[in-house]
Amino acid sequence: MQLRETLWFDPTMMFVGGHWQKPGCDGLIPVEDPSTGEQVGAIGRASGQDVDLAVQAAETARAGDWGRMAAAERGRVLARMSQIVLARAEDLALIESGDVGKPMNQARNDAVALARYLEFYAGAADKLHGTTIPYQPGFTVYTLREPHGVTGHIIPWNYPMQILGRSVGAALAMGNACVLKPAEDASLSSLAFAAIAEEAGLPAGALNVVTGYGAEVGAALSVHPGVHHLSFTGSVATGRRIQAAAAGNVVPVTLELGGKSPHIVFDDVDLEPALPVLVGACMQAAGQTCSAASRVLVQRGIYSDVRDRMADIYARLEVGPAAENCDLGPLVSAKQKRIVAEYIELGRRELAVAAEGRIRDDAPAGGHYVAPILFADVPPDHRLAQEEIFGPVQVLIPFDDEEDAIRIANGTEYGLVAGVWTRDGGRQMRMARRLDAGQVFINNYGAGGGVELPFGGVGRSGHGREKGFEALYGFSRLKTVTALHG
Ligand code: TXE
Repeated sequence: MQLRETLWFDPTMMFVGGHWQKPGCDGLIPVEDPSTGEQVGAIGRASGQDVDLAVQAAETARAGDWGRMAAAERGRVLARMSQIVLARAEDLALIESGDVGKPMNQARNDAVALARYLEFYAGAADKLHGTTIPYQPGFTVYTLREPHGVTGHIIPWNYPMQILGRSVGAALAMGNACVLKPAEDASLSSLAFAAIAEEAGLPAGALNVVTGYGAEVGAALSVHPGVHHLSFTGSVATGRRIQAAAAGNVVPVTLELGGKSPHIVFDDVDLEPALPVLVGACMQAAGQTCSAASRVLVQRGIYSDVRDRMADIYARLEVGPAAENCDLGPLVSAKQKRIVAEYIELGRRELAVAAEGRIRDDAPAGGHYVAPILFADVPPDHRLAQEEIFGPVQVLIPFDDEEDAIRIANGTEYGLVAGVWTRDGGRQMRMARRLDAGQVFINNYGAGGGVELPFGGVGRSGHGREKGFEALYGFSRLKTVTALHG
C-alpha cells in the first residue's frame, strides 16, 4: 500500500487548539521515501508565529477543561488513546516505515511501544502525589505535585513514536499541555498521533503538533517565554542550543543526546545467546539508535573467537527496502548516509575490516542504503570508537581485565547505556556501579524495551530521566505548603 493512501489526515495541516490548521506561511516540506529517494508527499512548514498560536492554545487548555480534569479522568483519556493506537498499529507502522525507512517488523514494534507508553502513563496519572512533612508544633506542612504548565517537546526522526510516547505520554499524565515539534524528516506519525488524540477526546489544546524545520519551529519553541519545560532528544549540538535557550527563560530541560554505548564481554560468558544480541543492539533501526551498542569490548582470551563468530552473523545481515522484514532498512536521509559513509571511509583507511553485511540486489538505486560493517582491533581513542556515528557501524576493542574494561568503557564523552556480559555475580555488581551510564544491562541489552525503566544519560548524553515513573517527577514541580494553625 502507498504511504499516501494510509494517511487518514491531511499532513500539510498542523494540529493546534483542537483544530487542523494550515501553517501561516505557504511553504511545504517534502516527504521522501528513504527506500527509493522519491518524494511521496509533503508536510506543512510552520513558522514562529504558528508556535505562538500553539503555546497560546496550550495555555488556554491548561486554564480550562484540561487543567480542571481529575487525574483519573486524564488517565482514562490516555487509555483510550492507547487502545486507538493498538487498533491502528498496522497503519502507524506503515506510516513510520514509509517515512523513516524502518523495516515493517521494527515499525510494528514502535507502534506497540507507543500504545504501551500510553497504557503505562494512563495508569500512573493518579498515582503521583505529595507528602506531609513533620515540622514544628502548630504547623501542618504538605507538598503538592503540580504540572509545569506548557511543555515543549522537540523530537528526532529515529524513533518518533517511541519518543513521543515516553515524552508526551508522561507530560500529559501529569496534566501538562504539550506542544510537540517532530523532526522535519519524520513528522507523519506525530500528526497521526494528534488525530488519535482528537478521536480519543483529549481536550482541545492539551496536545498541539507543529511541523517544520528545527531552525524555525524548534528554535522558536525553545526560546518561547510561554513554555515552562523543554524536553529534547537529538544531537549534542542542538541540545546545547536548547539548553542555552532554556537558560534564557530559566526553565527546566530534559536532554537525551545519544551515546557511544559499550558492550563489555568477559571470558566466562556463554557466547551462544550473547552473540546475536551484541550485533542486534547496533543494527536495530540501521544503527540510528541513541542507545546503539556501537562499541564491543571483548576480553583478550576470547577476542578472536568473538570476532570470527560476529563476522559470521554480519555475513548473513541483509539490507533492503523498508516495506519488508529485512535486518536493516535504508538510513533516513541522504544527509545521514553521507555522515555514515564518511566514517566508513575513514575506518577503511585506518582500521581492519572484520566483516560486512550485504545490500540486497532488489534495493532501489535511489534509496539510502548502507551495508553494516564491523571494524576490528580498534584503538579506544580512535574517532570511530569515540564519536556517535548513527549508522550500522560497530567497533571491536580488546581488553585485559575489569580495570581495563572500565577505563575504556568510561573513556568517551558519552554515558547513555552499557551492557556487561559475565556470569560472575560480584563482577556484575562492581561493573554496574563503576560504569558511567544512565542504564546498565547485565547479560542482556535492549534499551528501547521496558517502558517502566527510567532512561537518560550522563556526560554529553544529557540529563534528566524519561520513561517509567521517574519521568513523572521531571514533568511536574513540587510546591510546599506550610500552614500555621496554632
Ligand atoms: O539532529 P538534530 P539531526 C544525532 C546523530 C545524528 C546527528 C544529527 O548522531 O547523526 O544527531 O541528526 C530539531 N532549535 N542524533 O541533524 O538537529 C530538529 O528539527 C531547536 C541522536 O537530525 O538534533 C529535530 O526535530 N530544535 C539522536 C530535532 O531537533 C532544533 C537522534 C533533532 O535534530 C534545532 C537524532 C534548533 N536550532 C540525531 N535544530 C538521539 N539522541 O537519539 C534542529 N532542531
